[in-house]
Amino acid sequence: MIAEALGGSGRLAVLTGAGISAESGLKTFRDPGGLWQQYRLEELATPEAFRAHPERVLEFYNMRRAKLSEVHPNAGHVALAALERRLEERFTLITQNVDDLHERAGSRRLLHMHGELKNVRCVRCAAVVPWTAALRLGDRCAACQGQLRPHIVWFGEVPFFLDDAIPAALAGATFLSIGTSGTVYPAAGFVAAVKAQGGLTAEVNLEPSANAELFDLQVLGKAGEVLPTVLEAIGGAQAPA
Ligand code: BJW
Ligand code: ZN
Repeated sequence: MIAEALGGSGRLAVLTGAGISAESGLKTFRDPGGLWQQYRLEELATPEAFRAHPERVLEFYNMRRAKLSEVHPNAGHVALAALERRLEERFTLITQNVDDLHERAGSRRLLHMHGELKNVRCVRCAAVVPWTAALRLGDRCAACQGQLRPHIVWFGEVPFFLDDAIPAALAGATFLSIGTSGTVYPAAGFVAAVKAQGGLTAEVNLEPSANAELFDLQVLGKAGEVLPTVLEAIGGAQAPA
């Protein structure tokens, strides 16, 4: 059983993807009806797209930022925050998601490796600024007057925390992947990195991911339905720190 396997006194690194927010009402990218079926990703999620059609790209992210005010964390987000409170420094949550549902559920040991919708960044000095309204062409950095852009990691850009916090979280840890298709690198490579160090790996997903064969354990189901039970059991099976 996954709880006994993931229990113990070691550290746990969790990777989440769009699937964990699906039950909150946010579209995933690659599922039927997902964002990349509705929009062409190369016209929206690349630096080249932003240079060629900045207004179109800003509009896409403005729509997604506005949608955040209509959704709420689900039982999966809440269960992860509860497990963090139990494991404290033995727990790290790495999310590919750009929504803010993990933090609204109470997660704090959280790394947004693909950025955050509720921040924007200066293209000139890289200052990161909280932003809840629509972002327009001509909205400029207070420090240097550079154009502001979404604080999002587009294809071809380097994700955040790869130099330090993510390798530290994965080193010697047990790894749990939740609601990600395993198709976007480098996140899709984390499971192999953990396995190469002898760590145990598990996934919770609606369907087996692209790298399903690298997981020692698999639980197929909706994150919001599966995680409360599974994570409660993992927390209970953990030895005290
Ligand atoms: C449920 C559920 C429910 C549904 N419960 N589950 C080989 C190695 C390295 C890089 C590459 C490589 N080959 C190609 C690359 C480049 C590229 C890449 O990976 N391309 C692939 C498409 C092949 N990667 C990059 O460009 C990255 N940067 C990079 O590599 O820099 C170079 C470098 C790296 C390291 C060191 C030095 C240099 C950047 C990637 C940026 C990704 N950006 C996006 C868009 C963000 C903006 C936005 O939000 O609009 O991030 S793409 C999109 O995909 C988004 C997501 O975070 C990411 C992952 O998607 P996710 O979360 O997995 O969602 P889905 O929809 O794919 O899957 C949902 C899953 O949930 C499914 O499995 C469902 O079954 C499941 N599900 N409901 C549980 N209720
Ligand atoms: Zn600036």
